[in-house]
Amino acid sequence: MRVVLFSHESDVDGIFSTAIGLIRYPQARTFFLDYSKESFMKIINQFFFSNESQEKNLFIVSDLGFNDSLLNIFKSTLVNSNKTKNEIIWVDHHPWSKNTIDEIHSFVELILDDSGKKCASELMYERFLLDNDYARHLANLAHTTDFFIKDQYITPLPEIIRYYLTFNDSYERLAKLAHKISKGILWDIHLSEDYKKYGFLRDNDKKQVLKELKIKKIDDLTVVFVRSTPYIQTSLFSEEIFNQTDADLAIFYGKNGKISIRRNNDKIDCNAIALKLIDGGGHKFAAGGTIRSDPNKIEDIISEIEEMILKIKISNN
Ligand SMILES: [Mn+2]
Repeated sequence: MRVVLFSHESDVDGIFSTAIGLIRYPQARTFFLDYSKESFMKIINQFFFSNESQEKNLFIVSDLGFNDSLLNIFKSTLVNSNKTKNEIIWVDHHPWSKNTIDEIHSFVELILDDSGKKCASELMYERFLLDNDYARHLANLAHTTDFFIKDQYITPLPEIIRYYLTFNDSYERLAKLAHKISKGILWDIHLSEDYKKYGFLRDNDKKQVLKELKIKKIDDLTVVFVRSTPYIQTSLFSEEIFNQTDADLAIFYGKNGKISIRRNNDKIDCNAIALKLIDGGGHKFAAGGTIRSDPNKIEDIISEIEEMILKIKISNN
């Protein structure tokens, strides 16, 4: 059987989902994706070309929400694919629209959880490796990271993932890392060496970024705008930012218009803002997407986000 694993590229939950998939299917091909249309098309292309192979295909998608704007093309690909030969299992903890679920559930086994209490790695463990202690532990570590609970120690993998994403061969690096984790290696001499190199780059960037913080009061929220760089791991850095500024919400903006949202309390849901962005996605604690403003004009970014937050606040009241 040919197995293909698609997962979220940018965090521990995505990489651990893949690692759990690899414990069950060590032969699997891995893909690491983001929320963009191009990423989503990679999934569709794999389904499409699978018709050419003689073998049975199992596709597992994990930790990725559904891009509703591509529902029709997705569905037409599934309608034309050989149902007995191609099996698709989609495991996710992001919010899904009822319409999408209704349209695809007869083609795809959906393992969805929108309780906001489970990460994708836990769903992968429950679906594929229930009773496997090792997979349970990985799922548990992913939960700790995803929900920002500090109940156990985890090696600096979130930052290692961030570092690997800065390379041209990031997917090979992430695949190698996922294979390592699937074999029980959460830290070794190579990771340690990489972490040291990364530390210098990160600390340099942090110093610069802290000088450029912008703080804005929007409705009842204190919002801090933070320039993001490839070496800054948003979730970890947001804790430092919250400690320093006492803000309720942090908006990280990058050169390409990509925005990451983190919160310090439950005054607002990060994914409520993300839904108003281009290709937005995520959950209450952490979300992201792309802005429409010129990414080089911080004042424009602030106004765009301000408008979104005010709209959310009005519709909530
Ligand atoms: Mn996740």
